[in-house]
Amino acid sequence: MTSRKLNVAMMGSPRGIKCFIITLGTLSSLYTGSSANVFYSPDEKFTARMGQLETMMLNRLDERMDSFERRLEQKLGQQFTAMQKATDIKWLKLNDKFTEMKNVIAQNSGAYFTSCRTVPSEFSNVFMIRPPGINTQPFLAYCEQDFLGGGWIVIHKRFDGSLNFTRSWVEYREGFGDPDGEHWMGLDKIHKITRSGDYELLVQLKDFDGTGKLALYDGFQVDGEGAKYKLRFGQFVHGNAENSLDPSNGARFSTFDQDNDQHGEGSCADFYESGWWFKNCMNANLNGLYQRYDKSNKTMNWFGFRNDLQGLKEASMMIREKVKV
Ligand SMILES: [Ca+2]
Repeated sequence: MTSRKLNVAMMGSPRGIKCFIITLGTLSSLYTGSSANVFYSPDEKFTARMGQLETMMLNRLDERMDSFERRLEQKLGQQFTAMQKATDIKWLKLNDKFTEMKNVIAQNSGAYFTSCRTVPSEFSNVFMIRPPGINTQPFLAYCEQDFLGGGWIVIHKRFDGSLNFTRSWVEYREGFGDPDGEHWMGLDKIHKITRSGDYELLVQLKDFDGTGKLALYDGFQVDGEGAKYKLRFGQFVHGNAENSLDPSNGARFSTFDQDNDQHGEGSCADFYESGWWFKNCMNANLNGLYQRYDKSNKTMNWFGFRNDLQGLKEASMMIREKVKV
């Protein structure tokens, strides 16, 4: 290893050659030097000095080669990581583009999926769907594939506060936002989807410290507008976010311009600047204000998350038809 390095350094490295020349320059002074109390002939002295010199040179060259190798490895490592990142980004962009193209083709050809369960992709994304209960045109929905086996139709999603959720009755009925970003699917669609089958509901939450929690319900159903989009579900199945939706079971939907709650003194929706299934008033309000703290608990919150009503960073509600076994 050492001799290889010496050859490389002397033949290919300007630094190695320079070192070699400088060291030869000092050779004569080494040759004329003397060691105390030991007699050496001039030839022996020369040989001894040459030996020392060779050892010194080899050590120096070793150090330089090691340093050079370390720098080279570091540089190559950085370049490799950068290339890897660039490749990952390109791959993600290509994947997004591919999905977008598929959706455009699907839209133009009238093709659609009957649910997010039948979407042939393991990646979460927007797809054209028309569940059995929907008698209108297929529509774009976000299919979530990352939780409990995937196949979830996202009906509500918030993660950065870019969308205002203080909305009117009509807006909550029709839906608002972009399925690919923050959005509310709309009570009318949610009603039509859930009336025709047995659906479960998954609530996914994350706080500002990055802690994520889930809550799973079965028998999720939203009644029609005549029943003020009353929420009904069977039972809280499990989840570390705890069952904070329980007080909303059987509640009608309310907005600031439609008070359908059971709170005699004023409107919960108006007070909390939200649209939600309020009774008197609630233990969870995922359409509240997007902020971390509020002294009146007007935030997007879920009591069971941490036994308080402080604001959460992310929340989404997703539904999936149960498979009959
Ligand atoms: Ca009221």
